[in-house]
Amino acid sequence: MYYNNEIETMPRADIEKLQMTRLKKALHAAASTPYYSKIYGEAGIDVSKITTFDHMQQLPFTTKNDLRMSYPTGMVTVPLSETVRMHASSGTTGKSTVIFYTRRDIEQWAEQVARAMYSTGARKEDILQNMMGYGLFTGGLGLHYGAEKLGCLVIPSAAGNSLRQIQLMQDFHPTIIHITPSYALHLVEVIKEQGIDPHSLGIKKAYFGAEPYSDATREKLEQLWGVKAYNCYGLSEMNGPGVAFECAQQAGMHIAEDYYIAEIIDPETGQRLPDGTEGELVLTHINREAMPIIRYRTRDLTRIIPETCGCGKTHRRIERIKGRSDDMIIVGGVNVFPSQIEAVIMNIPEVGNNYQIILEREEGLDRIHIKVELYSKLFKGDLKALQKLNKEIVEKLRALIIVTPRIEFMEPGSLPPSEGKAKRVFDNRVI
Ligand code: DLL
Repeated sequence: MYYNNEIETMPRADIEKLQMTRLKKALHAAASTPYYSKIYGEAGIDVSKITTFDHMQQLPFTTKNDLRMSYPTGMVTVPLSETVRMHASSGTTGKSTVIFYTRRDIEQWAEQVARAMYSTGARKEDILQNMMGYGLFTGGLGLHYGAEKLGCLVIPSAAGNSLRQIQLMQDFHPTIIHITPSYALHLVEVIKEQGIDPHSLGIKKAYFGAEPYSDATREKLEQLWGVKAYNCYGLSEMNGPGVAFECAQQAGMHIAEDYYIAEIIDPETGQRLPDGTEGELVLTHINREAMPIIRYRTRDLTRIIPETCGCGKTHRRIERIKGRSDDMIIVGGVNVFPSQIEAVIMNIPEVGNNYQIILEREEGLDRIHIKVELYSKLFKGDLKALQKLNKEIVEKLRALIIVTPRIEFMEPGSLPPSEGKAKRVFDNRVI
């Protein structure tokens, strides 16, 4: 039933014990690096005194900026000759952040992904078409090694080139796809345009991750593709995909708690919050030799689900990521996350598979303009019906964001498609 019974169903007290043992080791290793030895030295922190989850609160957070400051190897614990791989996050501003892995780290990561895939029901007989970018991005290789470890045949098709993806699907019959939700929304349309019924392809499961998406989008994707969808969360600083993964219950993502210590904090004050309360996820990697990162502020907003899961795993779950604290839009003084807007529009059956949120300022007032693709049948539909639909969307959104949005219906396929992480919000406001 589990890939690793002992670890996955370990009693909580034992998980916490294991976490503390690993934390001590990770802290000791971290303290030997140029970055942490300086930080801990300045703050007068003696890492040998950090022996409980509570004590951890004395440790300063690590941020993306700290990773940039210590670029490229300031947080690396071993000589580079001991490392076998690096990945880097794209970084829209400034230097990207680089992560190094030893051979053991790569093997452990593969184990982590294999285990998570197993709990979705994946087995060695499965064929995985991996449509995430290969290269410095972790999405491709991260899942690849895990799926191989499980014994699956992996089609390393990477992102993009939709017609070739479809050809591969027809020729090799993948049973699982790994893809960003935004590319999946686009690709399914291309499949239909080719006169192919997506349900006829034989795909059973989809792993969606790398960007936020709503429950409404998951449902839509499940229907369009005829699959069961599993949410996969991760970030390069913490390995990549597989940090948290849904099991067959599809009810929140189990954190690999033998690899990470998860905390939820108030993003404003940095104070730790109790399980069940929404806040920013902070992760400590306690199972990576080359680069243990301590109390990393992910900026991702979620909550820990305190109840135990029906699957019997004892590792706690996090809820679907609501957005990033730095992605929050403030329109007319109201805080909204793009995912909340997405949840409203994707719940409307007439809405197609792509949208954009454009923020503008007119005469000192914030305006929100949303371009929404409609299904082709509807787009050609009668004007009255379209006006009614437009009003319906405006009203639903106004209830959420107070400001009255302008909804513009677009022809299907007219907005730029995404092959990786979609850019949906364009803030054109001049301050
Ligand atoms: O996106 C790793 C990954 C690859 C995860 C493939 C899952 C699948 P980064 O490029 O470093 O790494 O971006 C990490 O993406 O902090 C979140 O904001 C967002 N993110 C990742 N997975 C999810 C998800 C990869 N399932 C950043 N839901 C993270 C929501 C996600 N957001």
